[in-house]
Amino acid sequence: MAEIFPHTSLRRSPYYDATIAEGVSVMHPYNRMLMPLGYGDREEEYWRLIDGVSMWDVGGERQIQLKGPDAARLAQILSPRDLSRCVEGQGKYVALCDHAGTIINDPIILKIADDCFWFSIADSDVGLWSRCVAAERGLDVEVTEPDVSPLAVQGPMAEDVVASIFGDWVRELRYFWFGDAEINGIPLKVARSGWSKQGGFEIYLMDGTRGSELWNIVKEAGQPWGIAPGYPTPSERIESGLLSWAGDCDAKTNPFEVRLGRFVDLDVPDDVIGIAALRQIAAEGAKRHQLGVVMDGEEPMANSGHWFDIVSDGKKVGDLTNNTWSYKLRRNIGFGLVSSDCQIGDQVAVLRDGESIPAKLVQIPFREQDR
Ligand code: THG
Repeated sequence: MAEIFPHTSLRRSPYYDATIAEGVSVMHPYNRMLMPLGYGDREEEYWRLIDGVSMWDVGGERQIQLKGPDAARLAQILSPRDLSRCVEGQGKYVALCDHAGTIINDPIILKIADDCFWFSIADSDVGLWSRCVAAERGLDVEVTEPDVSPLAVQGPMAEDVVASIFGDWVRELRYFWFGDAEINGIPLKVARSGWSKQGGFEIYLMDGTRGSELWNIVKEAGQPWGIAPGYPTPSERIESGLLSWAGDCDAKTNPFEVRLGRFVDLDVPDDVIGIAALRQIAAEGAKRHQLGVVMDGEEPMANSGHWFDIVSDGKKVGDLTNNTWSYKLRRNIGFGLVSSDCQIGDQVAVLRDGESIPAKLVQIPFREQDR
């Protein structure tokens, strides 16, 4: 294999040294920063997330900060979800769309202050987009990528671990809400959030020179609960139905197609980007929808990183987007972005490398009885 030249597209997260010391075995770039994708034993890492607690370097979930007198206006113009009642210390999940109503990112938006918002982004350039829109709309707001890097603590034991570090106030946090914290003088925010449905927190590190220190504090505190390193776990994420924007959407996907219609408020002001298109799509009905796909076969398939056709009666009806081995169902499962004519219970086939794999369409989240 050729040498990979270090590049600004392969930035190191503040937790890089710590994850190397832990023996990280796979990484991929996310927002031009390396993000761990495993430490060698996928199944053990999955069950630790389901039954215990796991800590993840998700520093690649970069923050785009909007700050200034027009920060709230810009945040709303970018978001087809009503932010008018969002208060300081609250976060909201938003599908950012372009003018055609196509999803271009699905950040968690954190309201830091009346004149300051963070967009905790998926893997696309919301910084450039926001700067452009701010300038084109003549807004008084500065867009930056501050030195902020989330560390996720996920799993049913996460609350005990995080409370043991910061105190019982974290137990009272509502979903996506956050508060300021500090440990050994390290500036942090602690939020109840994270890219799993097993419960947990994200600790937003606000000083990138202190990543190893924070990592070790959390690791130490988690010992009684058996904490160990992990990563956003595809098996759990897909079973639970969480979207991965880059992997599950194409250049035409709108929020209604991928179960994000509940986060679109059609009555936001007319100057919100994409809202006119979204109103039209809502009125006409989406042409595709996202359903679960359970494939026949008892053997985990290698993860290919690209999509496969889903066919019914020899005709293409959609795409299998992300797929994974499900430890819960003991089947290969994935998200199907399929024609709205397809329904739960339909028998279909997935075309993979010239092979036709029988599969069925099921509800999301996946249930063990649907295997
Ligand atoms: N945490 C932080 N930043 C992030 C992510 C994260 N940025 C990138 C990526 N993840 C953004 N995508 C998502 C997708 C889904 C959820 C969170 C971030 C999520 N969704 C729940 C659901 O769909 O059921 C809850 C939504 C709700 O009820 O509001 O949690 O993980 N910092």
